[in-house]
Amino acid sequence: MEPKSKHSGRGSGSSDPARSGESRDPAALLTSARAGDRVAVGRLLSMIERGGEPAREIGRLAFPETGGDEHVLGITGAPGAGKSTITDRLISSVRESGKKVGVLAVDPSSPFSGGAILGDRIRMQGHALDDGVFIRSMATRGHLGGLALAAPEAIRLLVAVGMPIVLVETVGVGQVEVEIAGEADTTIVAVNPGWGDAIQASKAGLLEVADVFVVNKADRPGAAETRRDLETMLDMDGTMREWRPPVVLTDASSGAGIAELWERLVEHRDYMIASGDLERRRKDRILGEFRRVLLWKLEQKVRALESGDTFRSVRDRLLDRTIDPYTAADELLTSSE
Ligand SMILES: Nc1nc2c(ncn2[C@@H]2O[C@H](COP(=O)(O)OP(=O)(O)OP(=O)(O)O)[C@@H](O)[C@H]2O)c(=O)[nH]1
Ligand SMILES: [Mg+2]
Repeated sequence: MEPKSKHSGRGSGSSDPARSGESRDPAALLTSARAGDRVAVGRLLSMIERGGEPAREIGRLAFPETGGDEHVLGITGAPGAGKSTITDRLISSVRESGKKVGVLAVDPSSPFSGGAILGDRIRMQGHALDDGVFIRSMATRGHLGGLALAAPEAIRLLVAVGMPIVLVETVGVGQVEVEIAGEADTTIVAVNPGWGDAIQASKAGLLEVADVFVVNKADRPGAAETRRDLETMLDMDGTMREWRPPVVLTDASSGAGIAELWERLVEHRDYMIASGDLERRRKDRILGEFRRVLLWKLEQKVRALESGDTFRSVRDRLLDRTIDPYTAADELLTSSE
């Protein structure tokens, strides 16, 4: 810790603006982050979470540096399935391959962000001193477009500052979580042994997004049955898939099965490149994101219209039943510029 300058009030007035310690300039922060300054990476992610013009500027700078040979892996599954424990093990696998790795724990239902969520921090603390690992949790706070808009930007930032592998853990199996997990080049779905877990995953729409299944806690009874359930569901799946998602049994607590899981993940990536699916999936993803951004911007426009004079007049006539809802909407939309 540096001693505080006696002139510095509330964090302003740094004597060395190039250092991430004080800078809020996206370009300067990116330069520091690329040079390995973790405080800068954290600050950039906070700015992305908050949204607004600084976030847009970061996005503009980071975007052209993505879409190369990075590998984005998503992991999803029911609460407590062992996603963080698996992620922790996968971090080790990545580090053995010599690459840097960024980890995002995304929790749409949590107001907490910044450092890792407590459980994740405990489970991933073995990597706390490794400069090749950056772990961060993200919550809904701030970004008006929600995590579905902020998460892809955060992933791209990590890639742009030199992390070719990004692991994204989403908590829970709601719509947004599945959507975010599906945003990856390779999506891992984690289930546990036990009656019905595979069926729950299927109901949540996870069968469609899974590239690799993990039956974690395979040290418990029923793992083989759950694998069989998943295989049966894959057999029944009508869609013709060239890549049939493998089902890997793991005990993330001990690390058993993790080496095989990593092999399957690398295989999936190789398959994606060779088949052209990676290119296609990335294009779809960007266009999907573009559409979400458009919808979000249109929603903002509607909000702005709702506070104008025309809205009041249209609303009054609507409530009088002078005009119907569709005419009211048309009038409002054509009235503005
Ligand atoms: N027996 C056993 N326990 C495990 C295994 N993997 C994880 N656990 C335990 O299961 C609990 C939940 O693990 P987490 O990794 O936090 O699960 P998670 O899916 O990230 O949980 P949330 O993020 O809260 O949804 C912890 O107590 C782990 O120690 C495993 O393979 N076998
Ligand atoms: Mg977790």
